Amino acid sequence: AFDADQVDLTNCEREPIHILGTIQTYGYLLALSPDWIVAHASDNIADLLGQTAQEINGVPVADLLPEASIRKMRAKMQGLLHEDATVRIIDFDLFEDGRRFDAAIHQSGRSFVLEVEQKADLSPDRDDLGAVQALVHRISTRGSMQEMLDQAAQGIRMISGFDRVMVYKFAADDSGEVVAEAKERSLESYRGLRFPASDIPKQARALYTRNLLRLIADVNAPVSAVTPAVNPEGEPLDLSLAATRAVSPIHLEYLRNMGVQASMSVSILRRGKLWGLLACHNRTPHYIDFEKRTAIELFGQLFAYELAQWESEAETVELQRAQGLHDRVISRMADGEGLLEFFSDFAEDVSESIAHDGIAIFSGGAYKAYGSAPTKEEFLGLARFLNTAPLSRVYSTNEISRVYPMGESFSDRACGMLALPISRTPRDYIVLFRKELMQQVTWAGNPDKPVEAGGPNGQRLTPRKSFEAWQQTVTGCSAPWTDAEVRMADALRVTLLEVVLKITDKANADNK
Ligand code: BLA
Repeated sequence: AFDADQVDLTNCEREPIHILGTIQTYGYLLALSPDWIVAHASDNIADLLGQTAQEINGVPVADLLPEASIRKMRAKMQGLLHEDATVRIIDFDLFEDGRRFDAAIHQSGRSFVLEVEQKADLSPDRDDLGAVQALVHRISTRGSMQEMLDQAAQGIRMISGFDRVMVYKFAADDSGEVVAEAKERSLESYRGLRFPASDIPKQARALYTRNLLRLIADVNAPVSAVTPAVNPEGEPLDLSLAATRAVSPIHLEYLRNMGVQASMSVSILRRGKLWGLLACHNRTPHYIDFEKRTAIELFGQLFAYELAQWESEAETVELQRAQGLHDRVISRMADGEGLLEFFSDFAEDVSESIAHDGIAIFSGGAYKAYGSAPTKEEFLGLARFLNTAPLSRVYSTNEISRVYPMGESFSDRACGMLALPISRTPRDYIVLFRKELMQQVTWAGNPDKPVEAGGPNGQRLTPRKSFEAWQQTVTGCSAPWTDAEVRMADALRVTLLEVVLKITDKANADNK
């Protein structure tokens, strides 16, 4: 068994956040057996039913709710088609007494879970879907990717009323960056900041691909326990898909240390994986009802679709650009020019496709470099290292000094490299270099402002400390080379090799 008190900053990803056994008190929860008998209830259910969670355990739900409400729920549940589906009943007169609720029903193990929240906003002219629709329209007529992200942050801030709305994007190593932000003017900006993967541990990220929105309405509010804690088989109720699931105490402390009392995040998925989050903060408690959250969740899904659309258009442009580069290389070499001679044009051309800070060619003993790169002397050693790598493909690393310790001597100029072998023997190379990532990321806020946090988990649990922790993990590393970049470089290597071989073959034939 896992003892929640044993969770600390080193083992966060072992915290079983889906079975902590409590919900937030803005909602009420009933878990029902397949024959509609109460199997679990949240302790605050007494406020709604006048009977305690203990008293209603084992009681048929027909004794607790009006028949028409049960019929309505049964009808809706025909829509529970796949395992992770949730059905929603918006503006539901659950007790037929005029009180309005929003309800959600999903399956959890053998039970189905009914969650209800009393409606907060009963104004007849609210139009959450209309607001989302207008925002999607604004985004789909965007210019750049950055404009899209900025618009999304601004729009969700308007719709949700949170103080700060960020677009948080995950990198390949699961660290993340605040890539867009809309905030109340007096707040310090987090834009451009990077955070380690451990700030949103693995099991939380996994959960967020199944359950797309969570609201922490008040980090200091008491939570309500689910009773009984375990079923007759001894298992706790799995709250993975519950909208009202109470969150990890470690994360609550993080939020408190940041001066945040309410938080909401909306998953943005790309091909089933977590691309990023819309992360929202408020300095005071902030509740928005399930109807509005449903509209915002829908926005998250449409936004993901727009991003995917944009990315695939960008990929097409990139492919065309790469094809153009290949064609230009082939035609210049066919005209009898050596790569060394037109290398500066080539370097410029490549930078359109693969971002780098420096580029060098080493061919027939000659060395030419542009931008931030090792000197010829430094490169000779590196070339010997590269000679030991497989010849038939590109070689890439984002931390040269880890594989080639002498690389330390030029780490101020290059920490990452992508090397293309362009001949058989002697080995000639084109190498792209990248500088240390930290030199390129700047702290967006005021780094001299003292941290005002404490708590049992100390000062690590703040974005600033977390940014520092991330800084330490990436010292000496460049930004990683993406799979697409490596593939593009490899295609270029093949083109170059073919042209070089054709030219040498021709020269050999001419010499006979
Ligand atoms: C969850 N951590 C989260 C969430 C975010 C962050 C957005 C999602 C929950 C929510 O909506 O609030 C992280 N929030 C950030 C970051 C920024 C931000 C990086 O605003 C930057 C501006 N967190 C830690 C450490 C641990 C940890 C060290 O920093 C572990 C020891 C845990 N974070 C943690 C856990 C969750 C979480 C367990 C899941 C909470 C839950 O859903 O139950």
